[in-house]
Amino acid sequence: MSVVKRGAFIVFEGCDRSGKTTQSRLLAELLKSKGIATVSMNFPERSSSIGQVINSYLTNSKDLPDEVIHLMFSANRWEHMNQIKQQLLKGTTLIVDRYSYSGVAYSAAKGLDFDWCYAPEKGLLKPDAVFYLKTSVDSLTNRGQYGEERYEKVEFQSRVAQVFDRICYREASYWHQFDASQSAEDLHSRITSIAEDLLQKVEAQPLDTLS
Ligand code: NYM
Repeated sequence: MSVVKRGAFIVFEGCDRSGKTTQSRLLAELLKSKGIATVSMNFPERSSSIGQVINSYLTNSKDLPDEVIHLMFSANRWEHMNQIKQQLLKGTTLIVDRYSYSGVAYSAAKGLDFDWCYAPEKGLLKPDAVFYLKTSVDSLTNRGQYGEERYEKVEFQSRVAQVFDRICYREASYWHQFDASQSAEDLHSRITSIAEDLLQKVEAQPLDTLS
């Protein structure tokens, strides 16, 4: 009987406009072109009923207390956990744009307690690798105007970056930090070489959870 090798769980994290979306797309395209079963996702996943509330909040058409929206972002991950687990176990690699760490970084940047923010994430599947695209405060400032969504302000993004740095330090065993100011091509080739090693390494490893 052949044993199904599981897929890898790869997450991209970083501030708004750090290049996560481009890099996660490039990696997914590359893996698919090599015949590796790959699915892309992003959080918040805005199509569910919880996702729609999050979307109204982010587009400023709805206001909610900081604690409430924090728990909704977390619930949005929990509601997709079974689906993610099934995919990984059947051998599909998942490339996910934002995860629990964005949840903690954005809420802690508002002033909520770090440990309180992390608590609802415990028990969710743990990524095999997080690719953190680190933006300097200078580059954030040089990026000019952010978009229209809530949080897209330079001063707030620098606080978010500080929390990401703290998480990166704490979770160093599976976080890979990259300077987001390098060219998209260089970044892509660095990320690809780590991802390809990872795929082989994790295929026989059991899934783990955040603790
Ligand atoms: N965001 C995202 C949070 O505040 N908490 C979370 O748990 C997650 C996953 O949503 N500014 C914020 C970060 C972004 C915003 O994300 C929308 P995106 O990747 O622009 O769709």
